[in-house]
Amino acid sequence: MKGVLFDLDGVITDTAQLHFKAWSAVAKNDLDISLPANFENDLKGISRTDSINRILDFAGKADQFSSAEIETMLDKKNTYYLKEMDKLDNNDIFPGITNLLDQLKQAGILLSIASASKNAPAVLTKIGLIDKFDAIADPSKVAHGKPAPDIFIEAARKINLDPHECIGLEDAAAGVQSIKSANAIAVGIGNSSVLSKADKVVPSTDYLSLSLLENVYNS
Ligand code: B16
Ligand code: MG
Repeated sequence: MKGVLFDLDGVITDTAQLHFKAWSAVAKNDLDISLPANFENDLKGISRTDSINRILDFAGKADQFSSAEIETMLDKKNTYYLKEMDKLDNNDIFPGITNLLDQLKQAGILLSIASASKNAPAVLTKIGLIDKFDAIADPSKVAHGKPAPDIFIEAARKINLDPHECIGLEDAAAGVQSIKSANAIAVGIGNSSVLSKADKVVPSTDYLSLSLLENVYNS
């Protein structure tokens, strides 16, 4: 194992609830609907554009808006999100993550971010982890979002590794699919029935360690 490729939302910190708050505001103000609470899960790990398409489908309004109107909704969503995101600090880092990053760094393993979020650098800055990573893949530079492999391939490329030399960490089924399609080893964090395609699933981030990742990689 020469590198670890990290998803952000759901692996390093919980921004899903902030994304969902922002989408709920757009849904209420612009579409006059309420998003049910379980919709938060449907939006995890997928891009901003894919998210609005799912919401428009749910609202039964898929063909009612021009691309300029959709763009305006996306901008509003991001403005709401940034306002919420500004409240994050290092208390919002998931348990065990800072320790894991330090263990990996000490072992000479390269660390790269494979998040669908264009706001990943800003989030990492807010929680004080930006300097711990060797690279951040830019989701606007890849053709296809998760579950396509592109963002994990790009995250590995940015640390000059082939994906098969890396472990990918994900909390979403679409993300696990993305890691496997990129030909890296997948460790899922969360529910093993949802993440059944992962090579190993742990219930939460505090189970992660250098030795666990090395064991999974070498098994
Ligand atoms: P942005 P991840 C994903 O992050 C979120 O889970 C998803 O809800 C969001 O729509 C996506 O980033 C895009 O985020 O609007 O900030 O560009 O799980 O891939 O780290
Ligand atoms: Mg995620």
